[in-house]
Amino acid sequence: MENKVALITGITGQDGSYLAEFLLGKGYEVHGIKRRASSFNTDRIDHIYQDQHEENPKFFLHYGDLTDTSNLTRLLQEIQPDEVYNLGAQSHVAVSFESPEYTADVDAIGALRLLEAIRFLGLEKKTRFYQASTSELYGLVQEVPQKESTPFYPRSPYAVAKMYAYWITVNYREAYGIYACNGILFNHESPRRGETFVTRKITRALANISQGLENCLYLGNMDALRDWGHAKDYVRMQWMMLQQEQPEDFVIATGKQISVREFVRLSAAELGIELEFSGEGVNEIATIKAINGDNVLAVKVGDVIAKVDPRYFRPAEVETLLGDPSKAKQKLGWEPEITVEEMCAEMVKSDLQSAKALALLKAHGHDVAVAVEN
Ligand code: NDP
Ligand code: GDR
Repeated sequence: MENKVALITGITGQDGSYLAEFLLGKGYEVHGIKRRASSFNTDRIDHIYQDQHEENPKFFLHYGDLTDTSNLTRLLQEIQPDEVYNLGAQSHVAVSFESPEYTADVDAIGALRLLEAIRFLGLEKKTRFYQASTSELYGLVQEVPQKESTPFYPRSPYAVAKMYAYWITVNYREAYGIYACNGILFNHESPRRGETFVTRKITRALANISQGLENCLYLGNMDALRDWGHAKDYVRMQWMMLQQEQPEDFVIATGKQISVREFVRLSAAELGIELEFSGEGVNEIATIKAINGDNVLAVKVGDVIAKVDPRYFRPAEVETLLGDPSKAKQKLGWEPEITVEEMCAEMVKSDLQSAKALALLKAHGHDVAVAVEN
């Protein structure tokens, strides 16, 4: 059989990059949609980029945007993909309160545009469709833990937009017989996680603080509880979902949750920093209680390195999420392989490496600016 052809929206993002690697490893021809930007925006996939002059290239990038119907339809017509993975999104919950209309256009109507293109081009029997749905659908949780049958209660413009995308995916499956599935994925992270999501913000800031590149980590709600897994485990499941006989929706989670505060504690411990948390609400701070090992050069016992900044509170918060991945385990044999502790260690290691490299440049007189506004 000929190798399969996949199209990934959001290929320049965290999941897109891991999924592209995974599919190339399986022999797929992989096409991805990237947005035009004023500077390079392909950092996460540069290592798999293939010179198009090489013989038999397997990896192709196309300019496009989920708000552009004619662009998406043309690309689907040209590529004739066996599988479409719709990972593209304005994916930041806090930002969706600032740009609700744009978020709806990309995250809700973007999914509809792709499904309509499949229908319009007569690809209903050929092209399988994966929709990146989210645990944010559960928002104000109605049941613990959350599973496929748990009612939704979205709490942000992002989650409301993703709810439309969820149901339009189900609807096109039922109405037109398209093989279309929702993966309801709980938070998943990695060293490639965007710098403004809380886990990466924490590992990056603490690594920078340890090397004297930043002074303090400012956070919002430290009580928030999340079920955090590793992106590599989760993209494997995205592919598995499209290989079944019948299309179905699945919750993907680890079944364990920890707080943002605990993630700060874990990350600091990876650097050899023992923290003490004191104060409540907006007055909460984290102070260095002890330092072990030789990674930490720029702070000392007694320094305050994390504080609360109410700017990071959300107009409506999702306080707690905990997934039940039993269906994925029973039907697909999927289980997460990487624990939150292992993932945190990998993220800290990677951010520490970058921080040390920047600190070295700084020590040699180079101008080093670290982006911290988020
Ligand atoms: P990222 O934010 O890392 O990546 C999002 C991708 O979407 C980027 O490639 C981005 O491009 C692209 N994108 C943004 N806007 C548009 C647009 N208008 N048109 C086309 N592409 C666009 O997200 P993740 O990789 O973490 O997540 C992948 C998907 O899974 C998203 O849909 C997200 O909402 C969903 N999800 C994520 C979870 C997680 O914990 N990571 C959990 C559940 C669901 P650019 O690089 O140019 O910005
Ligand atoms: P989330 O991820 O909103 O769950 O969406 P994020 O990491 O942004 O927030 C997780 C929790 O941490 C709290 N928090 C902070 N968050 C950020 N970003 N910055 C802070 O300073 C901060 N302080 C505390 C948040 O309030 C929240 O409770 C992610 C995205 O990947 C979505 O696209 C995806 O759908 C969901 O995960 C599942």
